[in-house]
Amino acid sequence: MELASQLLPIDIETLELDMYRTMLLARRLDERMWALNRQGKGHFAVPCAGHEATGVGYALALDPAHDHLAPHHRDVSALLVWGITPRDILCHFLGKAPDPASGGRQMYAHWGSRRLRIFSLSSVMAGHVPHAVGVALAAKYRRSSIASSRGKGDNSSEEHSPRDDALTVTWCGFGDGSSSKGDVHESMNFAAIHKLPIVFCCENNGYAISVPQKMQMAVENVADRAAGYGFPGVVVDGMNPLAVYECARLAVERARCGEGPTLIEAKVYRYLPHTSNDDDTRYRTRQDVEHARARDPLKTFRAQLYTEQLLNAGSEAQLERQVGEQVEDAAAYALAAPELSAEDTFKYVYG
Ligand SMILES: Cc1ncc(C[n+]2csc(CCOP(=O)(O)OP(=O)(O)O)c2C)c(N)n1
Ligand SMILES: [Mg+2]
Repeated sequence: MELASQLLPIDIETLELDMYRTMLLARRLDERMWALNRQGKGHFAVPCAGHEATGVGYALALDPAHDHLAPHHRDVSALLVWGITPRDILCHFLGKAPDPASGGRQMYAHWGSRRLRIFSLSSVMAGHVPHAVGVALAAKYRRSSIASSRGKGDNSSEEHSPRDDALTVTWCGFGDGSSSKGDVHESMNFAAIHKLPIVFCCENNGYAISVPQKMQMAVENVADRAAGYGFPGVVVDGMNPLAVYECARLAVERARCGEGPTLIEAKVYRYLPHTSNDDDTRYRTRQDVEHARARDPLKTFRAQLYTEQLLNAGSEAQLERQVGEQVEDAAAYALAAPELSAEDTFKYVYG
């Protein structure tokens, strides 16, 4: 408990307002990207609507100054917490040169930032999961190297702080469809054996493109599989940012203290088609989508903030205005930003 409380950023009211502001910003960015795509200005949109609460909940439970992030492709809200800006997101979306993920080389939602320890997503679903386990193994190895050199008296003059014993944690997100891949099973098994400082988070939105969960697996909860690897599996309401935050804090703390992995399954819903190339009317009814709107985190958390008197009509209008300005600034910046130059196009291509 001690380590996690050191990482508690702020009081609960500020935390809740931060969560709402970030979820709102992610949603408005999502809407802007969808509109730009429909205007022929971005070739590929990957909506995050419905996944925002999970992203803010987990990212606020981590330490972006030290931890490593292998996000799910719909984690815009987590990236905003982590330090990726709306301008970065729009430049990545439009494939412009200032895109921090790949300088305009990769298609949208292939997040990555060396500076912020976000490692590059693969187009091959779940390809990043073994990478995340490798990073967690390195974090554990590095700490044991520090510990053994201290044991030999190398650092005898240095103060020993509790932070020295804490591991940097790797957060690894993926979808329900991706969870069916061999990479994920092998990664979880390996991480369990070596008690690696990693949290696996399956963002279960019930579909892998058009394939519903019941056609992907015969279990109700992906989290139930954790027992087969030998670590805890937890199901959480991924539409409730506070529930995700609490659950993530416990898992992060467990990882940080060297107790090993946790598998969190966040039950979410994807409100828009899989991508801008998908037509979801072919595999789910409009009534299904409307029914799921009752769980929309923007709606339910907003109502909670009104009840708690943390938000009112005036402050909400001000927040919408600020968020709207941020989105418009990002869109204008990215639309005017330079394209990747022809000379630089083949930089980083090795063969
Ligand atoms: C190995 C592999 N198979 C198929 C695809 C095509 N594909 C891209 S996203 C996707 C669905 C992923 O579903 P899920 O993991 O549940 O994440 P979601 O997009 O629903 O959030 C598929 C099948 C791929 N990119 N890689
Ligand atoms: Mg899915």
